[in-house]
This record gives sequence, C-alpha cells and structure tokens, in this order.
Amino acid sequence: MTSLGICIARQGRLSARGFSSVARVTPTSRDHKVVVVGGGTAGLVIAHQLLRSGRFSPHDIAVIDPAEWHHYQPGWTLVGAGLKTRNELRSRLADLIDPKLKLYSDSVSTLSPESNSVRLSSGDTIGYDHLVVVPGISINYGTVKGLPEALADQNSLVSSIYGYDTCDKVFGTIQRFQKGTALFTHPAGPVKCAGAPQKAMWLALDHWRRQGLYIPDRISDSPIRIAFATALPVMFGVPKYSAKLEELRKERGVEGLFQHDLVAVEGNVATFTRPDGAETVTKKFDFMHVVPKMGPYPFVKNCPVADAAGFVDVDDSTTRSRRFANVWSVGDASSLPTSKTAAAITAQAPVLVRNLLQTMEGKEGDASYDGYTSCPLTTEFGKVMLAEFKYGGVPKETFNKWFGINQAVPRRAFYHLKKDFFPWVYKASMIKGTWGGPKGWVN
Ligand code: UQ1
Repeated sequence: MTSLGICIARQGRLSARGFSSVARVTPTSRDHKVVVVGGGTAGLVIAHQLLRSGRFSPHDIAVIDPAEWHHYQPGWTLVGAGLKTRNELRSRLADLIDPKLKLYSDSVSTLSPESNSVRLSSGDTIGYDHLVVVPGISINYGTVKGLPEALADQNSLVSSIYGYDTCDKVFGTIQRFQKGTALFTHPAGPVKCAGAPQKAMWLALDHWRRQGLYIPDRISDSPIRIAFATALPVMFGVPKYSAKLEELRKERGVEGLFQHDLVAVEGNVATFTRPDGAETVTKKFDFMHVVPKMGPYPFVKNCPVADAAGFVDVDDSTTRSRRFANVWSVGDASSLPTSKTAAAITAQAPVLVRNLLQTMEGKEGDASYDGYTSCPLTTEFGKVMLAEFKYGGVPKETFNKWFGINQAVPRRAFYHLKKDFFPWVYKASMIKGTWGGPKGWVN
C-alpha cells in the first residue's frame, strides 16, 4: 500500500465510529489502489474511466464479480416483446474487461471497511486504498409466495422480463394468451428501472390490439382485459410523465389497481396487500407479468457501509460514503435517491471518478451529481416516451434543451434510440469509459 493509501486508510478508520478496527491478518492478501465490487454497468464504466485517467499501472485497479456473463439489461424489455433475443444482449464479462484491470471471478463474502479489505468466497482477502461498491440489486423472487414455482412452470402464463432466465418466457406467453384477464404488477420498494413494469404491459397491449384480441375503445367486446396493479399511488414517480401515462391508461381502457402490492400467486389467483397492511385483496387472472421485489445483497446490507434500508449510504451529491472516506457507490446498490437505471450511471460515474481521483491527490472532490436518470419508456411498438429527470422529479430533457421537444410525447425517434442506438453505444463506448450519456462522447 502506498503512503497515500495508509493515510486514506486511517481516514477510513477514523470515520468508522462505533466499529473496532480489525487488523488484516491473511499474509497472502493482495492490495490494489482501487477495488471495484461488481462488473455490471457501474463497475465497468467506473473501472475503465479510472483506467483512462492515465494515473494507474496495470492491476492497480481490480474488479470483483463471480458472473460469467454481463447482460445489457435495458434490452430485456425488448426480449419480452419479441424484438430481441436474450443472447444477443450478453457478453462474457472477461471479454469486456481491459487486461490492465485485475479481474477476480469470485463473489464477496465480507466487506471490512474498518480494515480496508474485502474477503472473497474463496477465503482470500484483498486490500484497497479506495473501494467502489457497485454490485447492483438482488431480485428476490421468493418474496412473492408461489412465484418461483409459477415462473418455472412452462405451462403457466406467468413470466417476468426482470431476469435472464425468465425474460425468454415472456413473449411466448403473450402470443399464447387469447382471452381473459391480463395482470401486470409493480412491487412496493426499490426497483431497477421503475418504468419497465409498464413497458412490458404497453408492448403486450399493442401486440394483442394488432391481433384483434384487445379492443381498447370497446372493452366490453374485448376478449382480453388488462389491469395494472402497482404498489404506487400513481403510474410513475415523476408528475410530468405520470400525467401522460395516466392519460394513456384511461384512453386504452387499462384498469388501474393502485396501492396494490403482490404478495402471493396461487393457481389463477393473485393476492395483494393494501397500504395499511391489514386488508388483502385477491384478483383472478389468466395471464400475469410479475415484477418481483428487489433489495440489497446481504453482504452490503450486513456491512457498516449500508444505511438502514441496506443500500450503500453515500452523499447524494459526491457519491462518497457518509461513514468511510475511501468508500464510494453509485447505481442500484447505492442510496442515491433517484431512479435506478443504466442512464443514471452515465451521469453518476464521472462524478464518482473525479471525486475519487481528487481524493487520492489529497484534494476535496469538487464534482457533484444532480440526480440525472432516464427511462426510455416504450408505450407501443415503434414509440418511446423519453423520460429524463433529476432529483425531486424535475424533468431534465436533453432534446427539449437542444430542440424544444416535449419528451413526454412518445416518439419514433426515441424508439430507435432505445432499440438501436443505446445498445450499440453501450457496448461500443459506454462500458469502455468513453460515453457520457446526454453529454455525448467523453474521455
Ligand atoms: C444513455 O446514455 C444510455 O446509455 C447508453 C441509455 O441506455 C441505457 C439510456 O437509456 C439513456 C436515456 C441515455 C442518455 C443519453 C441520451 C442521449 C439522452
């Protein structure tokens, strides 16, 4: 460890109030200047942006991730609509990582920020000067009773775009479904890409409409009925876009079951809790698209870097841990109070990287994150509403700024951004550290 590292390590320990400092004992441990936990979007973008700063030697930066595959998850909505295959959206993680980064293909068992170390499942210990905690969020299928079984049953019309294993089932169920009640759910609590639960619905609706199975303006004659059961009191967390989506919901004859949180699937019956917790309601369904509850990974939740909810407790603006001066986080695993999306990483990563590099030089980080995130929301085949906003649910629309376009209006150009441009720029540039989202190409 460099002298700078020791200094930072002390800083880290000092801020670990209430926790005794534990000396690292494993003699075979390896040290890195920066350890990045997670090789998802945030991990790859940050590791490569750090590398591109030119301030690191080979293997100064390590990435830890047990996954064999890296997935372009924003594309799973399109898999659910039969527009892409899940295999074209994945790459071997090792192939995406610059050889100057050290990859540990293992999972983390314990984070020990008091001793500036990470313990791997193999038992090895890795020391760091700075730790970037970006493992993402866990999809907890088991929190809905009967859901794992229903998803695994190839004959059931229950599916979900939220996993690699399950997203492949979705379009087949949409094609097989001819008649009855279709239910689309959105859970209570944090979710990644909060627009995706209804993206799946709008695309399925459009498919059934084109087949003549869904007749929005004569619902009484329609073989298929659609309901959106959401734990939220509204269609979307940002008033501007919520108003437009509520208008579409009404126009298209979709029943809105607000403040309904799915807790069980038994046969053809879905059970929901209501906000007061006392009342449960049931609804019969013939087709269901489920979004399971999500939460932090246990090794994050059970670590002193976490807040009460289990997310890495970081400053909303600097992305630095509020408790450990050499711990950082963005993305799905972080406490940043904004919508969890890949687009958000385009704005969060450069802030984290700049502040981390400045901290390494003994300076105060001067970059600040405004909460930017985006949700390209498919409202039908060929059209996307490009929601872009910052903290407080305040719109921050790229194309409104440049061309005066109202992005709440679904457009064909935005659909091509979502379907063609973003997947391309993600792989060609973003995960290599050279794409700044609305800022265009960087580094
Ligand atoms: C973006 O940069 C990006 O990454 C490639 C996305 O895909 C996951 C997005 O959805 C969005 C909205 C952006 C932001 C970029 C522009 C040009 C609005």
